[in-house]
Amino acid sequence: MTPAQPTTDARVVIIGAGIVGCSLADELTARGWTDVTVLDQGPLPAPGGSTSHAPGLVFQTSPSKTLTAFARYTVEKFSALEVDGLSCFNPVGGLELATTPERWADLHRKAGWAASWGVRGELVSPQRCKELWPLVDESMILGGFHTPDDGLARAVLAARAQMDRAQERGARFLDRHTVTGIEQDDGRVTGVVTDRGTFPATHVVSAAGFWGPVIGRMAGVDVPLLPLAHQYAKTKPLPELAGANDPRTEASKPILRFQDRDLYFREHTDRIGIGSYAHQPLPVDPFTVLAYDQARARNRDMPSSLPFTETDWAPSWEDSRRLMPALRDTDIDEGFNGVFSFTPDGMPVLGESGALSGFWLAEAVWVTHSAGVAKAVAEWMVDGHARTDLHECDLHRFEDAQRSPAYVHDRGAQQFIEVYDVIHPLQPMQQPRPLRVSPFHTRQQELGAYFLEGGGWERPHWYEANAHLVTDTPRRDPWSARYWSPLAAAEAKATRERVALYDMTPLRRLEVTGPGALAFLQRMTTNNLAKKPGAVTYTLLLDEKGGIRSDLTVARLAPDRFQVGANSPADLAWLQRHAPCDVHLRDITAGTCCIGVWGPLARDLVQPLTRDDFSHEAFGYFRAKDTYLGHVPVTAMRLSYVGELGWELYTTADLGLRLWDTLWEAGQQHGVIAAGRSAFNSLRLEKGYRSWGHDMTEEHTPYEAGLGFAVRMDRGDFLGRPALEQLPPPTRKLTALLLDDPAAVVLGKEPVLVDGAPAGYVTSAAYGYTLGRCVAYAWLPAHLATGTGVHIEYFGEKVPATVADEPLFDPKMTRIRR
Ligand code: FAD
Ligand code: THG
Repeated sequence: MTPAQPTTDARVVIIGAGIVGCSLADELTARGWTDVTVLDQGPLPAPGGSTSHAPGLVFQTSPSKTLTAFARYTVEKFSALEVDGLSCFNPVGGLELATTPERWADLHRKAGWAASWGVRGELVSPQRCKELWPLVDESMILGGFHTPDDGLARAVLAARAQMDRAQERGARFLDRHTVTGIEQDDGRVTGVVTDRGTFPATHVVSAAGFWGPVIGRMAGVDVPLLPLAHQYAKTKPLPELAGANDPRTEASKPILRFQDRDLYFREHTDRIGIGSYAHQPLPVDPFTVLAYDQARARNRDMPSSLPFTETDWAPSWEDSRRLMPALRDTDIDEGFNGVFSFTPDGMPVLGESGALSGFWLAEAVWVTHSAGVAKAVAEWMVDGHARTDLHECDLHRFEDAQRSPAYVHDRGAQQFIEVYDVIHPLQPMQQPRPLRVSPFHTRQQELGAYFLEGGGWERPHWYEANAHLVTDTPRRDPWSARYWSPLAAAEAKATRERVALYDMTPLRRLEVTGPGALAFLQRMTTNNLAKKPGAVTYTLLLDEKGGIRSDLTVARLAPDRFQVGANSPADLAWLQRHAPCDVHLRDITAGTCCIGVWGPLARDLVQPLTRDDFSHEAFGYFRAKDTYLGHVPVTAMRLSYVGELGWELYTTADLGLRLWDTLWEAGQQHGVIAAGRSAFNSLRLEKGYRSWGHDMTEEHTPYEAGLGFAVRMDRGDFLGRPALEQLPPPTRKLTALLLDDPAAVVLGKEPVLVDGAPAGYVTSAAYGYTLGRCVAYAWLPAHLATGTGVHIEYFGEKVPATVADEPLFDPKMTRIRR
């Protein structure tokens, strides 16, 4: 291979030569960043982290499109890597078994994700499962999901192959170097200290696996992951497998999952390897894990390999023998408790720290996703952005309250327990709750709120107090009936007909102040914000390639003071990273609160509470005003994510309860109700308002997403503008679909079939109670005309839907602008 030309002065130090560090060194050097040093405390090529003993199962399909894309790249890359004539990937395929009706239904859902994200897969009969894995007891099985392109990564080999390639391009790999400190100067990383000297660096990447929190502490950066031990064992040789496999390739049968009992299996020539998540969570403190003892460099002495605990294993061994009766005649030959990382939401932790420039994390990554992650991080470092949507992996996605060691412990342990569970998209974790509550929490409880959790917040989804408004109870399939109530329909109806209070406190609020505030926000976003104080503007944050990083509302409250309605905590980090010194940024969410008062009677409710004129003429749409409602100072903004007349009313947290009570009391004569997120989501989809992170992400441009109206090319430069100018006409489009059958429902992430073949996927969906149909938004080819019939695959069933003109509800805006 010809060495890549250096393209930069970047001097990179990667901490950790596991699969992630090696893969990243390869991807960086391939992009011309050749001054790369990889340090590891252990001996190469198997320095003793999780990679050194990972059995390497690669199941590509995940509910996350991003993780699936990472896995697909890993398969593609490892398939093309060879060491001594042996490929780093063995494409034996994958097979997931269902032994319960619930799992069998879930495999149908999984087949949908596979189709949505482009992984080949097929639901198969018990007989076919038996053909693929003759040792399984067919009578236990209801069906399987067979994915022919899944298989086994040879993790140590793949690490070595990528290391060799990186070295040929100039990278250095130094083993037996223990990192003990991170040097920094003026908020920027400058070097890495080891027991054998200091290495100057412009960029440092922690790819230290489950030791991430230890390296993080050296840098003053939280790394929210919990190391947990997970059991893996190998049986003695089985006569049934004698001669079945070439010892070099080790396996020929698909990697196998028996998720109903938290188990997975693979072949090791004539033995079977079994992994179990069935045991109690076994957390490990990364600060106490011993360094690699080089004198005893055998597998079980690796620091990430702890002694096998027989009692934890016993039930899994029983379950394994039930599934594979041949195992009853044999025993376990060797086993260990291997340590790897779990995060609060099960996703990797990637990106550059906002607190310490040049300090990057590439942590909590499975072998499965390693090459894809490395490619994305390399793109991010070299080009400033990745080509894959990374918002689910961004280290800044966590709220402050989600980074405490206690939170990371509770959630990480729960992730371990749930790793193979059938999880509903709305299902919240149970611990630690409640964590964040709005000032109205007690009132919500009194009204019988049903709470789900998001971003640490308790968020009412509907209120039992509205039971008397329920007129009918539509039939729903058991899956879509979970975390759903007919109360949502009643609340949506009351919002369209009268008026409702919505708790908008979890909506992220940033305050941007200072003499440079306007110029800064103009440079960062797409719309024109140079308007008189009192204006509110809907605008977009783009990255350099024109992808949508977020959508915002920006209220100019004073010449030098703006309030920004944002999405993820990553928005603040992104703005802070770009802010000049004459701009001050602050997240004011926690100290403030917000109530949305929406519905045709909203003005009748609010007007009597204030001396200011709330008429349409005096207080127009997308305007903001500071006023008093009764005793409460509020900032009122006239906009509505549910598409009805009304205001978002903001005040400080101390006055929140008083604001709620004031509105509640004034609303009694108008039949006011409290309404929850379930109705909210239905109403916003009827109105066609996008939800960032679901409907569009960094992978999409404003024009594809139907948000071109928020881009003003006729004013000066802004971040992402040059890229927008170069864009070819869109070939895909965020498309509104209406389900044909008024009783049908889909939930999101399902594949959409055009002429019978997968052509896109649903982003978000909800029943439109006003329309009497389920609304689904989907990414589809741009050429589909209104009225085109398509199918959405829901649990294997082909549900007919039709491409619709949007917005589906009130296109003339008569309800909102009056
Ligand atoms: P590691 O491989 O742990 O590498 C981190 C490196 O950092 C280590 O080599 C360590 O020595 C070094 N380091 C740490 N601190 C320092 C320091 N202070 N100074 C210098 N160096 C330091 N994943 C799958 O996709 N499929 C599977 O089937 C699978 N099965 C698994 C089974 C078991 C039993 C276990 C334990 C894990 C399994 N995993 C699997 C998970 C997978 O192994 C890990 O997620 C992955 O290997 C992590 O790679 P990494 O490069 O991030 O970390
Ligand atoms: N309220 C406030 N800020 C927010 C949201 C919000 N920021 C994040 C997120 N939600 C932004 N999403 C939207 C989406 C649509 C609209 C407002 C916020 C909206 N759009 C109108 C339309 O498309 O017709 C008006 C657009 C315009 O006039 O430019 O209202 O809920 N504070």
